[in-house]
Amino acid sequence: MEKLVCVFLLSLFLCTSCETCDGDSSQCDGDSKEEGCGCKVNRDSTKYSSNEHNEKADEQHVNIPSDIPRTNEMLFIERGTFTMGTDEPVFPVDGEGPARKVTVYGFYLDKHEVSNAEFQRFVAETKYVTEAESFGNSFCLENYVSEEVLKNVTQSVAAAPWWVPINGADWRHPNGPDSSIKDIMDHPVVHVSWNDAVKYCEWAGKRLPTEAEFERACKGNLKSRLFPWGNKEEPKGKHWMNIWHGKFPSENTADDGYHTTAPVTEFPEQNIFGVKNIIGNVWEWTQDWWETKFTPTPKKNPVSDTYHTFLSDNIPVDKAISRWAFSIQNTPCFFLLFEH
Ligand SMILES: [Ca+2]
Ligand SMILES: [Ca+2]
Repeated sequence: MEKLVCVFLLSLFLCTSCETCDGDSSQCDGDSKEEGCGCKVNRDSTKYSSNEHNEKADEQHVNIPSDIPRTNEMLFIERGTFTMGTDEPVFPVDGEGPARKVTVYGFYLDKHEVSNAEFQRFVAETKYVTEAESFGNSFCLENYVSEEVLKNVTQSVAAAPWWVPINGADWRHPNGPDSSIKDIMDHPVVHVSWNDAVKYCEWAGKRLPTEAEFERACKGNLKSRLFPWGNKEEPKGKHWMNIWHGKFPSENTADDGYHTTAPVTEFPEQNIFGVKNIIGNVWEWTQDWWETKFTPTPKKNPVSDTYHTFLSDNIPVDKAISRWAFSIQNTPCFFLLFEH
């Protein structure tokens, strides 16, 4: 009998219900968190809490506009075997190789990234406070932060000076304290840490997907293609994803119609499974932890267990194979922004 797991896609993450793990929910109780069931998502978790800031924000957004449809639809990703990683890695130290055969059992995945509206439903019900809100800041791309706010910025990341820490940046204020999600409730939620994503998944009765599950969903049933839909970035001259167009970070031509994020429903279904924006728009969190040592031995439902991984799924064309082998080491507190 095919194993079913309920996996869905957030703006950095996906999830599973313990009750669907081979019909045995016992392994999901207490501290007995086993891989494959998705139960390891509980580690290092934060707690639901409430504060004045959160309650005030809820008052502003608890009424989600009626013209914003639910986007929590799930798709079945059938069991499949594919080649994960590459024997020609661009960044060998990142563990992109070797190429190995991986089998992933069937599972359910969210069709869309998690929108601000869907995340708002979670927050309104649980009073959850994200880690960015708790810390009081998050990183933003300076291009989209107001001059007024930038005046107070004194730090940046040496290797990526365009990312600047902004006090008051969080999921409700994606470009700093004077920005809002009021008019982008159908866009993906951002400034969400791994722990935040896990809590959302728990609330939704799901779990984050493993990196292998994510890659399976990305590739569909195609082999050796640059994109989930084929080899052309823009089939018939049409945009199929939201990425940075122009020279990053100085020029953003927004050829696809979007300078930053796009609605989670935008652009065509990207492969045979019907997923939207699985590449492009925002990055996705996965359940796995960062790992760099792999063997060519075939694997079934692999889950790494070193550092959290999130996938940079916007890498176009010639790097696409690497993209599927490409992941970034990060702490659970790295906040998701938009892709570039
Ligand atoms: Ca764009
Ligand atoms: Ca995406």
